[in-house]
Amino acid sequence: MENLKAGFVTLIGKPNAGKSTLINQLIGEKIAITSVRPQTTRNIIRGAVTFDEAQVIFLDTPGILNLTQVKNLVDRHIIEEALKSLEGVDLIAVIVEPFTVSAEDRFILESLKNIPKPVFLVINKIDKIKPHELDSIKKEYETLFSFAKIVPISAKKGTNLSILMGEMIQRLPLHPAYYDSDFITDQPERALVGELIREKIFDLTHDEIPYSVMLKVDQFEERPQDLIYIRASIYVEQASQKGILIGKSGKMIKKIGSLARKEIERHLGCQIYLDLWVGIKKQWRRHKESLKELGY
Ligand SMILES: Nc1nc2c(ncn2[C@@H]2O[C@H](COP(=O)(O)OP(=O)(O)OP(=O)(O)O)[C@@H](O)[C@H]2O)c(=O)[nH]1
Ligand SMILES: [Mg+2]
Repeated sequence: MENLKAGFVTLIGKPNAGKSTLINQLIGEKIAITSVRPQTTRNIIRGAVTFDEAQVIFLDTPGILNLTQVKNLVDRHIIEEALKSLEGVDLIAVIVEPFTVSAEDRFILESLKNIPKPVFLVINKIDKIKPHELDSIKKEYETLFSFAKIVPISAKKGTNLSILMGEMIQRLPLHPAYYDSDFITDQPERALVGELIREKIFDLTHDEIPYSVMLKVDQFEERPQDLIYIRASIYVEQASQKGILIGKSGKMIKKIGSLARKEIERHLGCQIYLDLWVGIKKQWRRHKESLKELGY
């Protein structure tokens, strides 16, 4: 179609700002996992929305921490990749919480200074503040960066999301669609399954456990009678963590499995058989090989 606008928009921000919640809402489908804990997203995920007059492809990225303070190899690599994702896009949306500017927010804005692209400030979670508090937050950010637009939203409640979408489309170049109109995400089903299991681990376990987990979907097989057999390995770093994840008489792993199965069934629209296995991979977060195994 002539006059079509199409382009890529990166959602970037500190951990827990609400980037994944926002991409799910904008796409209208759950393609990214979310949790109350920081550093949930570990891979860049693309999701597209196609209208008659525009196609917007969003990139959900892992939360950014100040790189000068990040020691572990996997975290470093993940953050560097997220920052690199800014190079190929048409618009950058910095997602922040409606509170005073944090050190991570400053680091992100500093990283954007030399990137000649329109940058939106998306103030998320406005359901958590009183309307009059918004002004001072805006002002504080405006002194730090020259934004193309500032849009306050609540990703969770859906507030101002169509305004945000409209403002973004206005800034996109005239360009033919990049994908078919029915394309939603580049995340393969197999990877989404692994993510949904990881989400349940984030929900049910504490402290270091959620972060010590590496997930691999080993088998994804369609069986007769509309049943999918899925076998996934959950790797942790120590025997004690394996014990916690399995739980007393296998209680914890059963709970993770049962919640994950229900959610995966909802997504795939058919029955699944989920086989979970827990193993140990010592200090996988420090090894270079882990990056490859994780698909980076
Ligand atoms: N009150 C409120 N909570 C929100 C809103 N948006 C997201 N959240 C919550 O904030 C938490 C973090 O959301 P995520 O979407 O996982 O955040 P993220 O930016 O993707 O986090 P990382 O992947 O760790 O970088 C979750 O508990 C969300 O439910 C919002 O508009 N209002
Ligand atoms: Mg996320």
